[in-house]
Amino acid sequence: MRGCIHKENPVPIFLLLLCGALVSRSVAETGENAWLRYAPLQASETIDFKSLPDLIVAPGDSEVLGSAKGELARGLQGMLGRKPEFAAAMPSGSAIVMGTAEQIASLAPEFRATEELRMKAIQKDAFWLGSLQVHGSPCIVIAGGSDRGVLYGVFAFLRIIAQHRGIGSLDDAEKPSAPVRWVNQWDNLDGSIERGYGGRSIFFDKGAVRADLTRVSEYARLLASVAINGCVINNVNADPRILDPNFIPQLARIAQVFRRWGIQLGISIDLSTPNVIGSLDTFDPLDPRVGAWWRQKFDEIYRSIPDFGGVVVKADSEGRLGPAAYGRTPADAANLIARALRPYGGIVFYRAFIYDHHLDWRNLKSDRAKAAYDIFHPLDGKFDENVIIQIKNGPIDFQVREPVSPLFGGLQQTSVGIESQITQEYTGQQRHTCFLVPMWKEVLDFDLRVGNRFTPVKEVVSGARFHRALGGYSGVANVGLDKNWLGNHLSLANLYGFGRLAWNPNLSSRVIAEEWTRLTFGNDPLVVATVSKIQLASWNAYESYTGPLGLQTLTDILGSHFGPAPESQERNGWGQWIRADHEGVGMDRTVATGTGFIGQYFPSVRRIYESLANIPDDLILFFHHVSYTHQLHSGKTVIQTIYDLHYDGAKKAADFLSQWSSLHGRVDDDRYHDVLEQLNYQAGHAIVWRDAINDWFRRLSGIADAKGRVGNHPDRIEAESMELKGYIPVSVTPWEDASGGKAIECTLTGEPCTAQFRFKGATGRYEVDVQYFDQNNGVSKYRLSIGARLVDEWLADGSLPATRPNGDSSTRRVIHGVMLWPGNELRIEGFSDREERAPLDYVALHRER
Ligand code: GCW
Repeated sequence: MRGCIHKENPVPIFLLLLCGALVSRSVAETGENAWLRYAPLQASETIDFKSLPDLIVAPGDSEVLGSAKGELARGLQGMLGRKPEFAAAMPSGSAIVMGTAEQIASLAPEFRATEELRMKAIQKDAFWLGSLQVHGSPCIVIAGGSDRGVLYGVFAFLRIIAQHRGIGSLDDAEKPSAPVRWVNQWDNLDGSIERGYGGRSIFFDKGAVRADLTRVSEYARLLASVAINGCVINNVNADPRILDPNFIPQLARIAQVFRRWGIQLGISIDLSTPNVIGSLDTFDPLDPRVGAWWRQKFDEIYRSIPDFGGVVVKADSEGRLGPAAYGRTPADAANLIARALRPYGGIVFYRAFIYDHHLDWRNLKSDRAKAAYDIFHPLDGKFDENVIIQIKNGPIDFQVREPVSPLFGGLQQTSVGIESQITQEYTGQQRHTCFLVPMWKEVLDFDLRVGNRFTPVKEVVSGARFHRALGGYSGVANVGLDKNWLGNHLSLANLYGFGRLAWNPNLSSRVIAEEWTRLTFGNDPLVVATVSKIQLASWNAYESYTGPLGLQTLTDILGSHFGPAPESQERNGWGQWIRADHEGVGMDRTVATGTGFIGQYFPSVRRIYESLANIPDDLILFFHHVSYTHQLHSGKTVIQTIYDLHYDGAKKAADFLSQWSSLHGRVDDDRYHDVLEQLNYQAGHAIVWRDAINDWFRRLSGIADAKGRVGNHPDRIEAESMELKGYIPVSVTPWEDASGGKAIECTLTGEPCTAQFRFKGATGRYEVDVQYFDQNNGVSKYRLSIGARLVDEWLADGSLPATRPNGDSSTRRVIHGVMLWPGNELRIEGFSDREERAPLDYVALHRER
């Protein structure tokens, strides 16, 4: 069950009392408008916007300008209750004037002077927001360097109003940091989404483009509001049928919806397509027939979609075919496609995520982290101008923390883009809140020291540092049909933050978190402070209770990538090893004694990573193999830090829940309860993570926790030690995913199994935690009774990625305020359903004050 609130006592009593005194603003909110709600401002907030004119002068007339006008009217009406009117020419009084710089300049001489001053700064997607006197009347100007710039200016202006910031002396000129600001969707043509956690595809269903593209239009609007200008709609593990002649008109329908919002359509392609759906017996990039096939294919696409943006290529990676099949290089393949796109201005995003997943783990020199640089660095300068090498932020795979990929410094004559993961594949899959902007900031601000000069990654990807033609950002978004797009309201801050950083990587994490919170939940200072605080602490918390010190997300890398399963990293070909044994832990990637990966960085960075004296604690185990008793810069040993951080992280997750609870009555009830349920689940699952990882290291290292917590839970009653009827003990795999390595499962059908025990503690009020397993192959029912009194009952009806009891399915039911007397009998009845046999792990009792 995904988060469960006890029916008797869902929130602490004092909060219930407090919220009675607050005025609830309960308008049904589903999250579908995300940060573009345009909720009415409080009466006191509207005063500052009284002088805002009701007339909008908008001389231009294009699809994108149409969206901009509609949006401005929608925003002003929603937030301020205005009903603006539109005109094409200047009136004698005040107005909001919107249009491209040229359109505005032709309206009045005052604008011409301003245009000369201001518009020089304005290029394509840029905008200027200003206030001016025209014929003696105050006017607001929203000027763009292009139609798209006007649209972005409108969204920026509406953001100002929504956040209740003054518009008295507006003067805001902004331009994007990079020309390419795209999202990628990993949608399959059957409507599923690889690593998607927000429902099914908004684009595809049953092998075709959906008939109803309403959600696509809404998504495009959201993307445009943060100045995203391209979207790749299908999985990088591409289905060749996307290029079928009968698919192209379907793609054109999506492009048409995107176009109104200034978004270019892109697709992922499979390089073997000429062979698979074409009639060729080869897909060798150097075979002229293959070149001709691609040229003809893109001619066909551009006839239907004249503004088609380009393609993403995943090749020679994780089983995908590619140029290696013919002994050709990524440059051969990328240029082949680039040349077919070039006449139309299309771009090839060639992914650097290429590695051998059959690596020999016995060889201490093998290192997956080295692959991208080894393959692409020798090809620098060999790629055509319309190729962008799309590089994941780290050298492995979207882990909770990795060092920056050295390839950002290794390509100086080739355009590069950064690929970030908005969908939280390795960071809690939206069942956990994990605000990734602080992580992305660290990456973008990282100084690569190319030529021993200041070289932050953000300047490399913007194209500024090496004066490249192209560059930018690709974020794997994977929104779905769920009302709130990502399955967790708080996770939308990642989509928002990705767009804001692509526009301006110098914005701080705090500014982005606060801005997003104001737009999403309103301007109540307590709400803004509390939500931002949760968001800003969440990445660090997640890292602490999963894989700190550079261990990365110690999840099941062979399965779901969700719950804890540290052993799965080791002894297989995937190369995500942490090389933990009885003595120590960590991958030696030094030049001196290890894999040599550190040698791919420039000398000043190398010096930091190569030596134990300089290596930051939070990456030490990514780069070095050390003993468990190695002392960190913090003064603590590695093993004690692992234990302590897991406890700190789980504690933080629990704090998020109580912090959020303090907002009851201050945000709408719908989203309040959704988030409460999500954070409640997260707090419980953080404990599963904490215990699994700590128990695993405790057994491996043989070193006890100095604070005596690990493996020692006096407040727990293991299910297998209770008095059982119909239930039998089972071993859980991996063992560390269940307390004591064991669970119980019900063997009966049609009648409940019972597990009971007698309470032996002191009389008092208790929190009762029932740890059970919620699989996705059944909906078990549980009932907790004390003597004859039914205290709680619930269904295990969540959608966790598990078909058996393990760290993916382990879930906590928290019941507050239960009065217990010595001798009370606590009884759990489990009703199994299909394959899910009402599994239970333990019950924990905590005294409540
Ligand atoms: O992280 C891995 C994912 C795959 C993904 C791959 C990639 C689309 O587990 O699901 O495939 O990366 O980025 O290509």
